Amino acid sequence: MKIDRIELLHLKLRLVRPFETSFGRVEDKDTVIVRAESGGVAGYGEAPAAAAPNYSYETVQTVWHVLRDFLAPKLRDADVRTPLERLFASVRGHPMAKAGLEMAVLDLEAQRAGRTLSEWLGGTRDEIPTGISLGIEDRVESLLERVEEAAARGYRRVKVKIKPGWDVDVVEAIRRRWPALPLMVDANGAYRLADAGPVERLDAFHLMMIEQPLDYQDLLDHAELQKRLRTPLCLDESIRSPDDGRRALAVGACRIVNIKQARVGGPFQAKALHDVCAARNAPVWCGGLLESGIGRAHNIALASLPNFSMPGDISASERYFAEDVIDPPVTVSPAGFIQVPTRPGLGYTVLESRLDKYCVRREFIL
Ligand code: OSB
Ligand code: MG
Repeated sequence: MKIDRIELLHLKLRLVRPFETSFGRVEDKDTVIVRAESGGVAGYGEAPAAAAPNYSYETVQTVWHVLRDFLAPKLRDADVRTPLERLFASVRGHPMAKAGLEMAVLDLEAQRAGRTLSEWLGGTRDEIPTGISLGIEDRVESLLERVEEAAARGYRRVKVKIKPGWDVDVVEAIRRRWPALPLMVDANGAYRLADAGPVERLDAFHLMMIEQPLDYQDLLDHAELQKRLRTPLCLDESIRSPDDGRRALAVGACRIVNIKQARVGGPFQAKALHDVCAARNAPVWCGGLLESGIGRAHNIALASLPNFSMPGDISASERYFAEDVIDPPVTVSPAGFIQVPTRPGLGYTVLESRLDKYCVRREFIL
């Protein structure tokens, strides 16, 4: 397939409420949409980097630079087909930039073949169980209100962000009111093994898992911590590739893996990581980065693969934004499921007028 044009759009989407993690608070979701055209058809991908290099070293600016100056030029005059991993091999790192472009090409390919993204990736589910990720609040009472609301909307598990000083007491308060709620926590790397006492105390609350308690690049300290806990550890930031997944499971650093296509370099790397985990009997679930509807649609397709057996962080559009950029918006059924769309490609209509409305910068890079 020949790619005729590639355009980047920097969107700034106001969140319905600020989202706070152990590394800080955001009020807007900054993200980069990749729009690729071939034969008059448009495909869309998303590189959900943030404005600041907190969760990852990538930012809107680095994504723009790497896509424009290094990745997009590789598609010029080429017969393009996914996976793009080999084509991108000379560029180290920058998985979000790679993922955004691979998603856009994948959307084009699937549309051309008249298949859904889910079918194209080998998905087997027609609906996916879903959860919600709740940020740090100023008061425990506010968080309890958010949990109440999430349970009422049908979400099949609740994840709460933790950090030193916002951990054991918070989980205890939730457990007191909801003894059986499927519950987990995510520390985004905020603890060190030497001060992981609070994390060890969380073992008493029958959590589904504890996500990324220790450093974002670590495997060995997680393996040591896992030995002390009954609760499974789940890794997010530490797993940047299928090989990282293999190594993490081999050393016992976790028992569950959070898969984000943006973190591992695209949908096909994500699928390969899914396969590595499946072969080792480690369940996976689909994480999120507060994506717009475009990245969310790609996540829904990924989460339809068979080993995505646990509810992910793919929530309804309304949980993030007053208006999404796709139609229909993503909705969650009262039982806590999202239907996998049945139309070819992304399966949702991208609303160009909404892209225009929330776009703060756009540029043709091919
Ligand atoms: O660690 O999973 C994370 C959001 C931004 C950065 C990192 C993370 C998150 C979330 C929210 O937990 C996931 C979502 O609802 O999109
Ligand atoms: Mg996480």
